[in-house]
Amino acid sequence: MKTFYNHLHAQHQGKVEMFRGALVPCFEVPARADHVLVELNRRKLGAVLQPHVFDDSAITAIHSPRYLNFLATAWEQWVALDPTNVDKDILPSVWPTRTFRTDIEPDNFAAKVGLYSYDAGSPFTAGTWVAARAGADCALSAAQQVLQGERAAFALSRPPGHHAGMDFFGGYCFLNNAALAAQHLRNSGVTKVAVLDIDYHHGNGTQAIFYDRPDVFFASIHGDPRTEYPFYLGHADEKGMGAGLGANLNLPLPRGTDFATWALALEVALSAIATFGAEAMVVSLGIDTFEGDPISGFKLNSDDYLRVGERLARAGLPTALVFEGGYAVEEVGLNAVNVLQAFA
Ligand code: Q9C
Ligand code: ZN
Repeated sequence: MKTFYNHLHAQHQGKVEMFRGALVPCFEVPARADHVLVELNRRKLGAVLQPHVFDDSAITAIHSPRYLNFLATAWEQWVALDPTNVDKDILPSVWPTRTFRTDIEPDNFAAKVGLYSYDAGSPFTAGTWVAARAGADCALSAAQQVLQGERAAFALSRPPGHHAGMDFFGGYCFLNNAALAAQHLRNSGVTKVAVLDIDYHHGNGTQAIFYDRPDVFFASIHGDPRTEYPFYLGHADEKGMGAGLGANLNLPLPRGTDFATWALALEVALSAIATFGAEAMVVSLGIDTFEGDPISGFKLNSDDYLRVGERLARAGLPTALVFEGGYAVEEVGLNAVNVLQAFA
């Protein structure tokens, strides 16, 4: 299996995130991708290639022009406020909630940051835009491999993507890599695409992007949003709307769920994807279901990821796998590559 990787991911290096009233060191760090890369090379899993640089039209197919303009210019706006800002990350502190207007982009920079985000845990840094853009190219390149007839390909991209919506960032995500890959498959002639999200956290961005569409099926297995991030989406009764009704499947599970129970949910998700008639699949491959993950609550162990890879392969679909969460940094390489090796 080929992997697409760009060293520019390391340009996104947040310092701190807001957690329980304090600024704590970021969990989503460049070393995560480095560990996966080392393990891929150690096990000789396949070529690690530079992504193709896709035209902006591949990005505007999912994200709004004003949001992309914000991402591309946010850092220079931030530094223009005060030259000493170069030493600090951008963290949102104010948001438009119910009853506020979101149609007018404010001139005030903090207000703009809030308009385009939904949490205070996702710092925007000097290199966030170039890293996210390069990561999106990795996901699009993995989809392109699948279009060219490869059975599967892996995008080793960060920052992750599945929490990012059409016009907002959050949950460490800025561009929705899995949605971009799925849309690229659609635009290239694949009639029905499934996105299977197995990150610990519900893929609220991906769900929202495809919620009213019948051509992209979204299935997600995740911690119950009543207790787990992102809290405000991911319930079992969210089944899609309009033409997309029936093309959304959420399988929330309680904190503490082990592999035996999790694997039953995977059967349900893959059976729904087969019934939908997907011709290709994008997997949001979060590794934060691991028992040792510092911010998550499932109990998968390292060997379980071999079973996950085998089962995903048995779905029999051309598959683009896109790296998402996974914060047990020392083990993330072993666990992610277990999925990929067992798939291959
Ligand atoms: N102190 C992904 O896995 N906040 N995002 C957790 C921890 C947000 C996770 C708080 C977690 C986002 C891609
Ligand atoms: Zn996650």
